[in-house]
Amino acid sequence: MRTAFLLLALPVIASAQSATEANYDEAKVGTYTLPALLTALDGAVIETSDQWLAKRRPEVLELFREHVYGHTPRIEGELKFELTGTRTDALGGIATRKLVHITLPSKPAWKGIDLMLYSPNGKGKPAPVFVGLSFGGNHAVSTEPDVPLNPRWMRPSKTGAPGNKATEDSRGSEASRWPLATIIQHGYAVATAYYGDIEPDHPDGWKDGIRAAASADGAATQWRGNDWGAIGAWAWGISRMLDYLETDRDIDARHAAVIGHSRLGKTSLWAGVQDERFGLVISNDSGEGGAALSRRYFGETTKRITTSFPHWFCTNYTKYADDANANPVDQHMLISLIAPRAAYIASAEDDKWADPHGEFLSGKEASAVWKLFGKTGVGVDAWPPVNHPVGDCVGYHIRTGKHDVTDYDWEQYLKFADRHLAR
Ligand code: GTR
Repeated sequence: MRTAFLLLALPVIASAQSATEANYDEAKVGTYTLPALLTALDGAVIETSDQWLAKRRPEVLELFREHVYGHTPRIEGELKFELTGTRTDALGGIATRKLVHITLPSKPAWKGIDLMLYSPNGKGKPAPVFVGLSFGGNHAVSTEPDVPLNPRWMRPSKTGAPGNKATEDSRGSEASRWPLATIIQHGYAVATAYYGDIEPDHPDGWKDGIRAAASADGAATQWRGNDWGAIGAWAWGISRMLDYLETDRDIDARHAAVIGHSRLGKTSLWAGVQDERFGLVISNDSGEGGAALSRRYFGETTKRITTSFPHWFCTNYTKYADDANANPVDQHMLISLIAPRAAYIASAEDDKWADPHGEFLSGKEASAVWKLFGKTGVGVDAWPPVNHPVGDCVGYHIRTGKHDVTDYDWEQYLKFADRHLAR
């Protein structure tokens, strides 16, 4: 069975999904057929959770490795964790803040991750934790003046980072996306790090990140079509953060959520799909190559994303730039790989580039896999109105406003985490 969507009677523009220009008209989305989620490559129909786990999930995961994000290599060597700073009176006394330098001594070319952890004081038990990367570094997430400025390469568009270097002007520039005190008061810890610690976000960034450091040919590596890209590297880094958290007695690492916004929402999905230690996977406005269906011609297209950001995905993914319909997977299948754990997909009304409707449809289509486990996914058929969160094991909302992470988003994530991580 293939799921067909017939959205209009107009003639379909041939391979509209290949356009570099974005469509914002629902009437021009066109027709598309999603790859069947519950039919295995050999044609077998998947009817039980056991069949899903034994047969279909591994093959879908492999398809994403082969065609979208690349294979994450097994990197030999033990991680080293160095505590570089502790404050027990952080955030006015409600939290303990630790800074931990994570390195891989077997790969000295990689400079490592500076993880920043805030955990609630006075709870008397290890805290469940939200784990996620930031665009601007720990000093941008926190407003606390003693958090060191990240010394690495920053994107030119970053606030307070002229000449690709962070300055004091960037302190707290991302704080509105990380309401640390609210999260702490809710009983959760927050672990974060700068994504550029793992790999700088530009086409040659891999040469200064873990991908070159872990490759035998270093910065001279010729990547094969299914080798990992930057999203794969960032996702790998998130798992290494969780490796540290498993050793920290303040943290209940068996109750961990991974969260990310936009390109880092694509990353949180890929991290959470591969690393089943995450009980909750949150995608905030992740759009194309994240939660949004690629076959829908709306907002950013595969062509556009692989042209603007060739380093994010494996190079095989560019094969689908001119025809998203030829891709053996679509993004509902990525969401389905989170089952039976909890997933949350958030959209924003003014973030049309990310195709909010396509993000919802992914969650809705993926819900068939939760059903195999006797669970309910989004639990609704119709795209909900703005500011009306829905969902059981797959949470979804579209809120008013732009492409961002807001207090409203966090309010929903905390409620959802209370239901799913605490269980
Ligand atoms: C955009 C990109 C999106 C999204 C966003 C972001 O330019 O087209 O896919 O990832 O960047 O990460 O801010």
